[in-house]
Amino acid sequence: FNKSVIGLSHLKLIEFSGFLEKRRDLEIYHKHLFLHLNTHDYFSDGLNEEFESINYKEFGDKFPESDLMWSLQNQEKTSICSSYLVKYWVDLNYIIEEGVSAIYAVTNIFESPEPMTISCSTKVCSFGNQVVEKVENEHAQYESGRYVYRFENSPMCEYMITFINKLKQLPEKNLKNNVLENFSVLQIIKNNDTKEILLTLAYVFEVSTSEHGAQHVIYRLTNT
Ligand code: G9O
Repeated sequence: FNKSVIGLSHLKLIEFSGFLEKRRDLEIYHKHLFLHLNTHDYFSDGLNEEFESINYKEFGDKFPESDLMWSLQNQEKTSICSSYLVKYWVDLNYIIEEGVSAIYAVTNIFESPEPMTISCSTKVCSFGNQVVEKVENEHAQYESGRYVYRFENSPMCEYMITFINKLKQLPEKNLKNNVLENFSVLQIIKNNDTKEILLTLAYVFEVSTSEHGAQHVIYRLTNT
């Protein structure tokens, strides 16, 4: 029974989270999750059939088209690449008290049956164009019969921190969602030795209501 369903057998996503760590001193700290996706929350037969498919054209204007097309063409040609769209409802319901330091960060965890070095490119896009890109490399760590890649507590860039702070200050949910209409994040994970694309993750956002907290829905991305 395979519970890790984002990705194919070559590489799977285990966790993606974006968070704010508030620290008053060494002893007292609090982690606020803007969003959190843990694939162990899902159950599947491993065939990736449980996610509804969505055509990339429905979201095509939100991402650099050449990147998405390249991933989807690879997906058609090879059996090692898969693409997903995740819509997040982000939780912006937090307060940063005076005298408290705030660290904004992202965690990505992947796993594979064979060891590799992988690269993870994260592109922040505005109106479908790349604004900033971060590329990180990670070697495989053997853990309980599989290889794990941990990109943990990776600090967010100034652009993202400013964006989140400005978004939070907007007075109404509708205004926040209007801004988020033109904001997206694209992650492309490659085998660093062969340069083959293994996984493409396209993220779009709305704000959640305070009662519901962070939520998400996952789709398989196709070009058919
Ligand atoms: C709209 C609010 C989103 C809150 C969390 C977003 C998490 C995903 C952002 C990842 C971008 C990190 C890229 C980066 O810092 N590059 O330098």
